[in-house]
Amino acid sequence: MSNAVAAEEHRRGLSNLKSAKTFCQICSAFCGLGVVTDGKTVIRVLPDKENAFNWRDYCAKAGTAPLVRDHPKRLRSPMKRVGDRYVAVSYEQAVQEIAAQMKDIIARHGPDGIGTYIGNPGGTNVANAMFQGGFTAAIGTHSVFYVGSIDQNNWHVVAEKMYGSEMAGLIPDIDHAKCILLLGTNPADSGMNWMSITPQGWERVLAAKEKGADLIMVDPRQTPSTKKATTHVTIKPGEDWALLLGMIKVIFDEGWIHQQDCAEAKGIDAIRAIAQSASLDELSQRCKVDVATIRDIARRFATAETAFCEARTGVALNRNGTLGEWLSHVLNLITGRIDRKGGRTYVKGMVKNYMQLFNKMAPPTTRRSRIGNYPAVVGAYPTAILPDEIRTPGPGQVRAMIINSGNPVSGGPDGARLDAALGELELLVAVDMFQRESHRHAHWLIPGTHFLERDAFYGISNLYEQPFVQLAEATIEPLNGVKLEWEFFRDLALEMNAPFMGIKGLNPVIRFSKWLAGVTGNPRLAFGPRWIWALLVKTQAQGVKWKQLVQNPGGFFFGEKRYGDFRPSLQTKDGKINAAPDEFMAILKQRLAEPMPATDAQYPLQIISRRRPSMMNSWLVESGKHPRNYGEFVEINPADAAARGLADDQPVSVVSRLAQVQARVRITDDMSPGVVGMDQGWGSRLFDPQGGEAPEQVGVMRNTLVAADVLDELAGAPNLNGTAVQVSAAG
Ligand SMILES: Nc1nc2c(c(=O)[nH]1)N[C@H]1C(S)=C(S)[C@@H](COP(=O)(O)OP(=O)(O)OC[C@H]3O[C@@H](n4cnc5c(=O)[nH]c(N)nc54)[C@H](O)[C@@H]3O)O[C@H]1N2
Ligand SMILES: Nc1nc2c(c(=O)[nH]1)N[C@H]1C(S)=C(S)[C@@H](COP(=O)(O)OP(=O)(O)OC[C@H]3O[C@@H](n4cnc5c(=O)[nH]c(N)nc54)[C@H](O)[C@@H]3O)O[C@H]1N2
Ligand code: SF4
Ligand SMILES: [Mo]
Repeated sequence: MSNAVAAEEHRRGLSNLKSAKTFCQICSAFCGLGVVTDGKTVIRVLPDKENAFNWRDYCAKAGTAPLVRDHPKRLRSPMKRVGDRYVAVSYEQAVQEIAAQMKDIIARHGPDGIGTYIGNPGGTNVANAMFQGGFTAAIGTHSVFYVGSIDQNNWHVVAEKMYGSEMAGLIPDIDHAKCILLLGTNPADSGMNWMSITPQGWERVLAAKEKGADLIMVDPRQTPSTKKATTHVTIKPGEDWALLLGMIKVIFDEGWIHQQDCAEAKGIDAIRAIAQSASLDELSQRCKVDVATIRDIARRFATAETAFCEARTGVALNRNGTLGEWLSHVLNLITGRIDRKGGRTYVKGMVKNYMQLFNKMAPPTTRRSRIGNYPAVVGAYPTAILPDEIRTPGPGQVRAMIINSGNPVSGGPDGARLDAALGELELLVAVDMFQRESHRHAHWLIPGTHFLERDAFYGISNLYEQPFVQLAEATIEPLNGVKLEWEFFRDLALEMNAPFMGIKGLNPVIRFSKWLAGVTGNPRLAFGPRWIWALLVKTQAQGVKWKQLVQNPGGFFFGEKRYGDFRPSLQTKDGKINAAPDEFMAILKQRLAEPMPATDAQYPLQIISRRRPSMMNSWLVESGKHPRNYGEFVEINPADAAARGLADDQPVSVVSRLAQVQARVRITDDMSPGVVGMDQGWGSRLFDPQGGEAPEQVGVMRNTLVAADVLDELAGAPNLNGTAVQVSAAG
């Protein structure tokens, strides 16, 4: 039954089915959805073809929503650990006891004794992230960690240093590009939504190519995406910076630069000088891309009428992630691709100047971590140092953690070490729909909500390709009446008498609003995210009215796509783009001075990873709908397999200097010599604290191979791609 039919039948009293609009929040393609429910369970979800921004990316992951929402292992109430099992307790009891324990820890260790980690779903569940932030501000802790330090800090660091705001987003203008250079991305499986939201991005890239655009993809392996490229350039994992610097060098040497944009930016001379002094041969040896190819793609990129370059997580997830991201921006800048048609454009979004507003709300800090002296990025420290922050005594030692919609034991480096450290905490609170690997030692399990169960707003950001806003309402009640994550953080701050959001005088207002909501039976009267969204729209929005949002739950465009808004919005002190931030130049000089890479005799292969369409990092494994064997094999080139005497499907050990995992071999030409691959996100156990069934495990947790001690100095990201390993027959 279609949505329209369900709605009509419901209206005429013919069926108990209701339909409503929302948008999918599994990944940031934010596909519009129509949801049919009977009020208790989700009957089906469908793409909302009336959603003006996006529905065409709709995929199998959204189709799991009915299953996941009602999954038997989903947490249905707060649970407290008693001995080696969990018992269900009331929400009020959980809040009271956790608050009391936290106050005690703060009395002994100070506010930094309480740490928080928020994972990838916090990026789409903005109410959750915002209220967790309100809680950390309330108690005044700086022990804040988040998934971005694994996958996207390089992007924020580059945005801040070059453009003056950690949220300066430049969106690819796919349809008008004549040359598209993509590094470290497999959009055929993952979509094109990393730090920019371009609906149907990959289909549009292919359409542009069909019309004659040049598509260059840089990836150490073949993927479904690289197979569609005009040119696939294989690269040594972790060394994109060398390729990009080589291209920049060629462009300066040949004089293919955009004079005006170079004249207007700061630091061009420094970039030119370092590029010109670098040896193209050496750069070529570092990245294992031959000189002729570097010259060829530099020429194609620089001389194309329009072009953009985008580096994504393949470039980010290693110690050179910031260098790679930075040089991809420099390449765009010197060839005149920033904020121009067919390049990387800037979308102002709903507020007048989002970069400025963001800087006001979350001013960049100069704080550095106690362990390792890493900078805080977007207010958070690298997840990789969390085990040491837990284990190292002294002021600031983390004694309690809240892990909110995340699974860092699976997603981050050296999961075994993090797991052990989490087991030493006085207090571990997991806020999640399910109990997974990272929540194994939790003292408390606080149920999280499914995205269908909550209101959602995604209009603040300037990361949408076109000015679009949508305020969606919950399409179904939370399962078993569980509270929304933001309510938990609000109530915890109230219970601890800590000023929510760090605003003195707010708590009494919140208490009064809750009382009022109770006596009137109108939950909207209680202080919640809608208050803040409404305030934001009413005080900051241009061209969007709150009423309009409420009346159009399917969302709407409020402006045209434009060019030329970026430079006037820059937040650097001198209002110019800074092409050569000092911190980046210093690291680049260090890298150029390092000895040429030699193959590690003991661990001669480098391991990278791959996503699969049916999974979202480590979640959705619970849907059970995955092709057989995903997450269980290691892909290897025929020559590397032959040299080790390995046959297809043979059990093998994959060994790094840190750990080893067992897998089965899949021999394939997709892999380049010297590079092996394993799927990411698998192997994390799914527990059943309510039903008591044995934990389920599908596939291998490949990140246990990755040490947490080699990090990007600027962004704190670990070497999740590129770790040195050996593969040998098991046993
Ligand atoms: N189905 C599905 N979709 C997803 C997700 C999911 O888990 N499942 N996750 C979502 C999330 S959170 C994100 S951040 C995005 C990520 O989306 P993408 O950034 O597109 O990430 P991947 O699909 O992992 O593709 C990364 C590519 O980089 C290559 N690579 C590895 N190392 C290097 C290197 O050193 N240099 C270069 N040039 N390439 C390298 C890998 O071989 C791989 O093909 O996807 C989102 N979409
Ligand atoms: N080797 C390698 N490692 C990688 C990557 C890679 O490409 N290669 N990719 C990295 C990337 S890009 C990312 S983003 C990280 C992901 O790392 P994390 O974000 O730490 O982990 P996820 O696996 O996404 O786990 C998300 C958790 O949130 C829960 N959840 C989902 N929705 C909600 C909700 O609405 N509310 C609540 N309360 N809980 C919810 C899920 O049940 C799940 O337990 O992994 C990184 N790790
Ligand atoms: S998971 Fe699929 S349906 Fe959901 S937003 Fe992403 S692409 Fe769209
Ligand atoms: Mo991610």
